[in-house]
Amino acid sequence: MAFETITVEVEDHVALITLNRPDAMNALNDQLLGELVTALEEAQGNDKVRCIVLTGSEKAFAAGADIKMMSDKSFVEVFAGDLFGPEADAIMRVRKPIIAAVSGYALGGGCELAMMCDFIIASESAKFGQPEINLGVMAGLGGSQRLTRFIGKSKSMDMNLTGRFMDAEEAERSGLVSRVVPIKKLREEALAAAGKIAEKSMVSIMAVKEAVNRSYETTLREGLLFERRVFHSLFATEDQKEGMSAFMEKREAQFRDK
Ligand code: CO8
Repeated sequence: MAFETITVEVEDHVALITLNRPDAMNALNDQLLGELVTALEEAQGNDKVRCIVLTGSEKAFAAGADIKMMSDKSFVEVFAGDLFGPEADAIMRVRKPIIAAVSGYALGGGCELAMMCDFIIASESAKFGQPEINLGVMAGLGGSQRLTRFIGKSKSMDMNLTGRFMDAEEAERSGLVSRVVPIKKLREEALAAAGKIAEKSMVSIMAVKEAVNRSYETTLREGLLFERRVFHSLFATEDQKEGMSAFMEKREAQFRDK
């Protein structure tokens, strides 16, 4: 499908989705989010894709939801129309891993979109923030919920109440991002991480994603039981036999997603 606000490249089992609204710092509007959901659903359904990288430009991953699009909307329009709700739910339904590769601004809905991904690799220039309070509103796609679980109450309150930006070094220290890399290496590093993931069994990949995400949704006791049962269930796969045999035979495993 032809897209206008994103680009999609598939190579070596990785789909690279690039947000592409350069005139608006990749602000999220209906068209961009609609195209993003379509591209993610296509990647989910494409057997050649085993991992997804979502990125923006050097200047901006995304500077938030499109303020110009939202400014005149009424309460009824955003509430009854469930502004951005279906798109957020669709992104969370993707079962293949999504790595956010963030350079420049990841603000408001942009920071929230990065947090919907499975992990974030940031360039040294990345700036994260929930500045919605400056617009007379507040975070609406996870900035008060996911961010709080990721970096803790004190820092989350600070970000959400003051609207200040967090640089890459602080974001890594706070646990928001998994690693920080030089700006020129961001794509390469994110694609390399995705390539590493793509080598594993898709059954294990999806099980890991479900189990880690479950840890945010449930008690520790329930989460540990879920993890143990999923671990047990992986012994029903051929890939478990292959992975363990390959270790003992001192060779690379050849997973077949079975
Ligand atoms: N929406 C629309 N346009 C934007 C946005 C945005 N979020 N961000 C930047 N732009 C546009 C600017 O208007 C400008 O366009 P133009 O030249 O036509 O005026 C262009 O991008 C370049 O921006 P600047 O000239 O401002 O560039 P600077 O380098 O000076 O500043 C900043 C860059 C710091 C990123 C600045 O543009 C900025 O502060 N942007 C707004 C950041 C923000 O407030 N984001 C939060 C938006 S609200 C939100 O995300 C809510 C999400 C939750 C939705 C919940 C639904 C349930």
